[in-house]
Amino acid sequence: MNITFCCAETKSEPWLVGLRAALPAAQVDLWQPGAPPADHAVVWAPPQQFFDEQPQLKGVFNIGAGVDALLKLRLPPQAVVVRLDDAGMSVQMAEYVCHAVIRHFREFDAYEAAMRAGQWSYRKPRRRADFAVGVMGLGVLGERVARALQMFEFPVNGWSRSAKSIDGVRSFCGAEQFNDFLAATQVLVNLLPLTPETRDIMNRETLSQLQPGGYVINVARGAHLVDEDLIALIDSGHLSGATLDVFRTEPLPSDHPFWQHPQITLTPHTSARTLREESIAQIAGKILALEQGYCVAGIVDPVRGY
Ligand code: NDP
Ligand code: OXD
Repeated sequence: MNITFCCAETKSEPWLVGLRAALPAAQVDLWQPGAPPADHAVVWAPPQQFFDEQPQLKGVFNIGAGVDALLKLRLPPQAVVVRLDDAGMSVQMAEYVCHAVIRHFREFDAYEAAMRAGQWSYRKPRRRADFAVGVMGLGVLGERVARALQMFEFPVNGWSRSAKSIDGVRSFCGAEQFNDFLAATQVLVNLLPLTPETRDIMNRETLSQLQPGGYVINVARGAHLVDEDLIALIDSGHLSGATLDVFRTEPLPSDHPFWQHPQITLTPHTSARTLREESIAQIAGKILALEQGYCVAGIVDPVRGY
C-alpha cells in the first residue's frame, strides 16, 4: 500500500516518521510533482495539481476537522474524504471557549486593568442566569463545548441542522429556529463548518438579534463573520465585544481594524491544534479499516459540505 503526504505549512518529516511507524507495511512518501500513484493521501491544503496527478486515490485524510479548503478543489470522485474526528481537538476547544466565556463573564480584563492601575475595587457580580451561551454547531467540537460550559452552570443553547438531545442543552435546529436561538443567546459561540449555507452567517441582521450586550466567540472560520458588521455592532453598544481565533485572511493583515479594537480579543487560529501523535494514530487506524472494507467515522459528505 502506498501513502502520499502533502500538507502545506506542516513540518513533514515527523509526520512521515510517525506514519511509517504506525503503518510498517506501507510505503509512505512526501508528495512531489510527478510522484507515483498512491492508494491514500494525508493532506492539508494541497494544490489542485496534487489531485490532478493522483486521480486513483481511494482515501483522502485531512489533518484537520474543517474541510472547506479541500472541498474547493476537484477531487477524485471515488475517493472518500475523511476529516479528523476529535483526535484531541475537542478538549482544547472546550478549554478555549470556557476560558473566553469565563473571562468575559467575570470581567477579568477590567479587574486586570484596575489592578495594574493600582486600584483595589469590586464590580457587581453578574447573574449567571442572564448569561445564556449559544453554541452554533453541535458536532464533534460543539457538543463537547456545550457540555463543558454546562459544568459552569451557564444556561446553554445549541443550534444545528438536525435536532439534538443533549442533557441540559436547549436544542434549536434548522433555519426556522435560528432566530429563536439568537434571541435566547447572550454569548454566541461559532463552531459551524464553513459551507455555502453558513458563509457570512454572523452579520448585522443575525448579530443584532443577540441579547443586548451580547458577545461573540468565533472559533470556526473567518468567513462565517462579516467583520465590519461585528465592529459596527460593538461600536454602537449593542454587542459588548468578541474573542476571535479565525479570520477571513490568515495571518490577519497588519492594517485590519481588529488588531487595535479594545473590545476584541485575538488569537492566531490556535483554539484547537492538530496533535500529531493522536492524528497519526487515528488516520493509520482508519486507513487499515478502509483497506479491510470496514466503514470509518468522519467521512465527509461533499454535497453537505462537512
Ligand atoms: P462537525 O462536522 O462534527 O459538526 C458540525 C456541526 O454544525 C453539526 O452539528 C451540524 O449539524 C452543524 N451544521 C452544519 N451546517 C449547518 C447549518 N447549515 N445549520 C445549522 N447547523 C449546521 O464539525 P466539528 O465540530 O468537528 O468542527 C466544526 C468546525 O470547527 C470545523 O468545520 C472547522 O471549521 C472548525 N475548527 C476550528 C479549529 C480552530 O483551531 N479554530 C480547529 C478545528 C475545527 P448536524 O449535527 O445536524 O449535522
Ligand atoms: C481544523 C483547524 O479545521 O485547525 O482542524 O482549523
